[in-house]
Amino acid sequence: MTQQAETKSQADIALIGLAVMGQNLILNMNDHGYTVVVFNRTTSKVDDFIANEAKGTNIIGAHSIEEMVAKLKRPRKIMMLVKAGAPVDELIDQIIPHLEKGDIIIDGGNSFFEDTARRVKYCESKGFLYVGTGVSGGEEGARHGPSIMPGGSPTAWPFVKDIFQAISAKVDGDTPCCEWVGENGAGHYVKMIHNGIEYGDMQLICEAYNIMKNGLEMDADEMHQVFAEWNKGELDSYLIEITRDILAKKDDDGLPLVDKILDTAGQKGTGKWTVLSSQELGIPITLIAEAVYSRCVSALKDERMKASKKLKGPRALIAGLTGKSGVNSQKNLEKKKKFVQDIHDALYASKIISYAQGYMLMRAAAKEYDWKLNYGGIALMWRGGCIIRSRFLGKIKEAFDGSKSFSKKSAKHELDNLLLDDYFHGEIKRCQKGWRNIVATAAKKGIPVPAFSTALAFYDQYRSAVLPANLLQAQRDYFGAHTYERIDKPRGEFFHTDWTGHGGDTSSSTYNA
Ligand code: 2AM
Repeated sequence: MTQQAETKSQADIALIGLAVMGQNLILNMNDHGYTVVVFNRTTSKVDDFIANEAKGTNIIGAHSIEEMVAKLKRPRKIMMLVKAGAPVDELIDQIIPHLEKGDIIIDGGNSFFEDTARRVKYCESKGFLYVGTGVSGGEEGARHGPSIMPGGSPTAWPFVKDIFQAISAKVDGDTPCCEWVGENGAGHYVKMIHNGIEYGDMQLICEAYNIMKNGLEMDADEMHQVFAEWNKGELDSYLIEITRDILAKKDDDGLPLVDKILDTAGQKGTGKWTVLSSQELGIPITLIAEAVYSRCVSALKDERMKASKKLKGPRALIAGLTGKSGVNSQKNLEKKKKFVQDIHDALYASKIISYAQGYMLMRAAAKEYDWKLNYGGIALMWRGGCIIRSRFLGKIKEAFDGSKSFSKKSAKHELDNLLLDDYFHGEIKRCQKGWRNIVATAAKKGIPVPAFSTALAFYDQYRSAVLPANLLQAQRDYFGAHTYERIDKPRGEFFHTDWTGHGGDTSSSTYNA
């Protein structure tokens, strides 16, 4: 190689897209000794970045894709961090003419997993490798260590492994929160589930807050203390920690800022995608669904304002628990403390249900899309760096790794459901009384707890050997001749009854045949 060629092809990786995530990932890569060449559609942003944030680093600016590609070592690694959707496809087509066989295109944005699967196929058909990777942790994570969930062309992994693991978050000293997830869209699918679970976790915290605020009339300072306490126990997590800090934040006038924020939630779609996927695969992911719908209800602010004047319900205040009633106040405070513990237990038990449902969905997706997902490894990836990071995920990893698995016969035994793991079903058992008390009290007091209650309903359904679906099948057979199976006959034998005496013997499956 000539001296000139050597200086030209000096960069380890290229990154396209200088929005906030892109910039922070680039700086993170630079910190770890990688040379990054950067490009952005609006090229003035390249100059701004090089002159400011990247000043004094080894980061190289490029003003065209051609110039960027020419600076890369082979096989070339080009990572895109641009808006999900059509821009990714456009960019792929702009990059490809400059590549050679074996070069690797990486999408680190929030792409839909089916788009990623399609792009893997497309790039591989042209002789290139493609990686679709989830990156979670927001701005801070991208800068100092995100959780990275890569999937796509398996042969690309050895080439990107070192750089991804170097820049990722670390737990237990030096274990990276980044492992190969699986083929085609697996990385983006797991990131989607992460986001769905994030929706659930946030909703659960909001329900706990709502009961404390409206049922117990606690102010932001008092709730700040509760969340600070919770963060020291099994709920220890990033989301509880930021909730603690949010509740302590004062506006310019010294009053809690949280009380001044309009109660209408936005969403970008990954929660919805999770629910859509659950519908397609027939998996009850009820808690995340309630979390998505709760954001939808919150967005109906004007309607809710009108409805609040007409639709009556009980008073939310839970009498005798506010500690403000004067009489027996010491006793009330004790009762209130116990009630707050029940809220904690409701949140914790519901959270276990939510993760159990999330894992059920991943298991169904793995079967459908032919992925070999490493469930313990996924929990490890989420342990640090990302928004749902928590102590709790360490326990999930243990459960799936078999160290505390339901069946101790073999470490290789696959845990069917998180709820069947010894540790988790023990925790649910311990929290159950408080959980039921909160759901029942909230129902009586008219305080909405959709996630707490759907979690409990799911728990009670899942542990039922018999559900009322016998009646449902009778109804279906009655009006649509859809047939039913019998408890006194082998599975797979179908029966039809002429329920009214007017119908025929023909079942709907006969019509369909
Ligand atoms: P821009 O700065 O030129 O707008 C987040 O929006 C990032 O995605 C930005 O870096 C933005 O570039 C980039 N982006 C959006 N649409 C794009 C497209 N069609 N092609 C390339 N980059 C795009």
